[in-house]
Amino acid sequence: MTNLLAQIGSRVWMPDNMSNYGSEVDGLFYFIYWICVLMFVLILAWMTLFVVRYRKREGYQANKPAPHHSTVLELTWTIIPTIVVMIIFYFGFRGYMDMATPPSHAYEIQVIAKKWNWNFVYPNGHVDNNLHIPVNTPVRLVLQSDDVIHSLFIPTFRIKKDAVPGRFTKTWFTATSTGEFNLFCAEYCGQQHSIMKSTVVVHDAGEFDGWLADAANFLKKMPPAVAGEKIFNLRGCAQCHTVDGNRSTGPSLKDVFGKDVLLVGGSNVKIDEDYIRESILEPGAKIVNSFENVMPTYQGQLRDTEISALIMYLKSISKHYDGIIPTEPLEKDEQPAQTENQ
Ligand code: HEC
Ligand SMILES: [Cu+2]
Repeated sequence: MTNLLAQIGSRVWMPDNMSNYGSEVDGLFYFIYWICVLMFVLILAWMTLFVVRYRKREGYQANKPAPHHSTVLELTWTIIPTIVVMIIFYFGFRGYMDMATPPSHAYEIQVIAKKWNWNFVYPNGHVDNNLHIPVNTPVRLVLQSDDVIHSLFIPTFRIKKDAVPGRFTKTWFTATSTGEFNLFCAEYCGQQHSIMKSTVVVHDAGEFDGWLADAANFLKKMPPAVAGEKIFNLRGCAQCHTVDGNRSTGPSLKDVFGKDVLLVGGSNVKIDEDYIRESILEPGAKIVNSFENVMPTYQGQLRDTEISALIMYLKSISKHYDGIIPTEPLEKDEQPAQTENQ
C-alpha cells in the first residue's frame, strides 16, 4: 500500500531510489504525505461546507443553549490520530535504528568536510573528492568536519548526515545500482556553500578494487606536474583558486611562482617552494593582501610528495619559472618492476 503511494508520488517529488533505504523511507514519507493531502482536502471541504451551510441568515434563531460536548466525537478524534501517529513512530523508529546500526562487515570510508569541499579517505590512504563505492556492498561513512557544520546529502540514496566539528558522526547504506549520482552539502556553510557538491560513483563490485589501486597510485604513474594538477582538483584547491588569472575566494595561482606578492601589513615576499609549502600547511602565517584568512590548513592531510607535486604544478603554470619540470614520477614502486622491464 505505502509502496503504491510511493510510486505514485515519486514521479513528482523524489529521484529514483538507488539504495537499500528507498522503499522504507519513501513509503513512510508518502504515508505522511498522503495523510496530509487527505487532511488538507477534508478540512477545506468541511470548512467550505460549514461556511455556506451555517452562514448568518435573516430571521434564523440558533438553538440555545448550543450543544458543546460529544464524548463519541472526542474519543474518535483522539483515538484515530493516536493510532496514525503510533504507526508513523513505529516505522520512523525502525528506519532510524536501521540507519544507525551498520552491518559489521561494512566497507568503511572516512569523510572530511571542509569549506567547500568533500574529502573521502579510503582504507589504503587514498583521498578523493568524489565518493567511489562498490555496488551491493554495505558502506559505512564516518564523518568529521574541519571547520563548520556541513551535511552530507545523497538524494538518490535517501541519506543525509551532518558533519560536525569536534565529533564523529556515522551513517551507512548499500547502493543497489551502478552509476553516477549527486552528492550535496545540505547545511548552509558560508559563501560557497552552493558549490560544495560532488559525485557518487558506484562501481561494479569487481571493478572497484582496480579503480582504488589505480587511483591511489597516480603519484607513481604520472609526471609530478600532472599529478600536482590532479591533487589540486581532487583536494579542493580549485574550489578557491583559479588557474586562469581571475580572482576568486583566494588569489589565482597562475603565474605566481617566482613572483613577489604583497602581504597584509605591507611586506613583500617572493613566492618560492617554502612559501607555497607554508601557505598549504600554515595558511594563516602570511596573508595575501586584500584576501581573507579563510584557507584551511592541510597539515597532516597532504604528504610531502603531494606538496612537492603541487609545487611542481604551480611551477608549470608560471611564466616566472624557467627551470626544469621533471617528467619522472615522484614516487617509485617498492617492488622491483619485473614485468615492465621485459
Ligand atoms: C577555502 C578556500 C581555499 C582553499 C580550499 C585553498 N585555498 Fe589557498 N588560499 C585561499 C585564500 C583566501 C588565500 C589568500 C589568503 C592567505 O594567504 O591565506 C590563499 C592563499 C594561497 C597561496 C598563496 C598565494 C599567493 O598568491 O601568495 C597558495 C600558494 C595557496 N593558497 C595554495 C593552495 C593550495 C595548494 C590549496 C589546496 C591544497 C589551497 N590553496 C586551498 C583560499 C583557499
Ligand atoms: Cu558545507
